[in-house]
Amino acid sequence: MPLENSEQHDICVVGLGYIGLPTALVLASQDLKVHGVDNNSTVVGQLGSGIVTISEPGIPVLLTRALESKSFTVSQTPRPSNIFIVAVPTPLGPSKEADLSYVYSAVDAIVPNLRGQELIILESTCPPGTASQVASYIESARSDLTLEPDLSSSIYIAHCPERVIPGNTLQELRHNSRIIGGINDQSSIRARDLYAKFCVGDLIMTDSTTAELTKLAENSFRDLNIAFANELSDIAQALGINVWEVIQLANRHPRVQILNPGPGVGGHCIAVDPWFIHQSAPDQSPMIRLARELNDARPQKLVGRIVESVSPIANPRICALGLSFKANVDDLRESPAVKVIEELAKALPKSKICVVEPYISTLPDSLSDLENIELVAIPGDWSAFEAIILLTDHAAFKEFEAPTLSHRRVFDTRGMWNQ
Ligand code: SAJ
Repeated sequence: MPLENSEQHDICVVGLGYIGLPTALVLASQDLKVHGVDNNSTVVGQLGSGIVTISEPGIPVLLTRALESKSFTVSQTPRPSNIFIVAVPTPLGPSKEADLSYVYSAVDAIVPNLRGQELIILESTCPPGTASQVASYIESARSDLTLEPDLSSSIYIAHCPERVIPGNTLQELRHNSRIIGGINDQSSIRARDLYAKFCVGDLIMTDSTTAELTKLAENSFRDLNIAFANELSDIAQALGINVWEVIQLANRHPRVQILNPGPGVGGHCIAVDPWFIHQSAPDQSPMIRLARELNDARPQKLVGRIVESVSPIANPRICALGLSFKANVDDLRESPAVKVIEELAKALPKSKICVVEPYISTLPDSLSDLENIELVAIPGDWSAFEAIILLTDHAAFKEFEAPTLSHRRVFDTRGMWNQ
């Protein structure tokens, strides 16, 4: 059923991180009354005072406008609303299974606010079947509500996975197509009508389990492709040829699109989501598991190569460029660069490792405890180092000319200079 009058509808977004906050603010910019919820009191306090808590272009302006127009409020608890959007983390548990505790905490906080006719949208990435399980959970918690549609006590539930890339979130929120997976058709239609308010991309309706697996398949596709690129890199090295040239040439074929090799796969999406597929169908997903294991082993493999290369030098000085998990962001989550530097510092305890990361001002805990690591500005004198490792292809590093580095041990893991 379409929303008839947007002004009369409130939305409550639970989880104000990299996805929830931009989504809440984009909805607020559409004249919808949006309430944002986060369990972190600091985040709530800062957002309420107009202080942006994530690093994402365009968000400061949207937050200021939303607070001024009173279309956005924020607190630590959900309020009765017509639509609830859950955008909380779903991290990897110790046995590589999805930790859904944040999702169920959010649902527990929402349930007392339900009166019937509400739509609950799960945007968090989840193993297949989660939306159905959440639906059953709500039904058993509230016997006065029903999942059967078109009654005054009906609750509608859909999984609508986020697909945005950090750094370009607002543009992608508005333009990317969306998969809308309702637990029934009525849930899909209601969710579609909400996204139609701000998203000009295609809004494609399906069932919730298909939507869940589709989201996971997207990130697994990338993980497998990167594992293939990494393997090609090892093959090219063994053959003494340039992997970047091989990939560029192969990608001239109209139906080939090989991704780039690198020091490993980081972030909270691609390094995590394939495990959610494996958890739901372990016997059917050996390839997905292998790709994950290969990409996870990548940092250690690189460390082995670097240690071997500098072995003739006593106490080599090393410069490592980049800590974040990908270019031009400040995000260190699951960063392979952090793992490489940590393992290298442990493997070469007498070596000095200078780390250059323009996006941060202090080292993460796992590195600050190691005495031979120092965070430094971009060095003026490369001759001070026996080895240079490029780990993140930040634009700021592009200006260094490959020839000026060619006389050294240069490990260009991103192909920034070697292409
Ligand atoms: N990487 C490579 N080689 C490549 C591309 C990436 O080694 O050719 C590495 C990156 O350096 C990084 C990691 O993979 O360490 C992941 O980076 P990414 O840019 O591929 O992806 P994320 O994790 O920032 O965002 C992904 C996106 N998914 C897809 O592109 C299919 C994004 O659209 C999703 O919204 C996001 O996951 C998510 O939240 O699931």
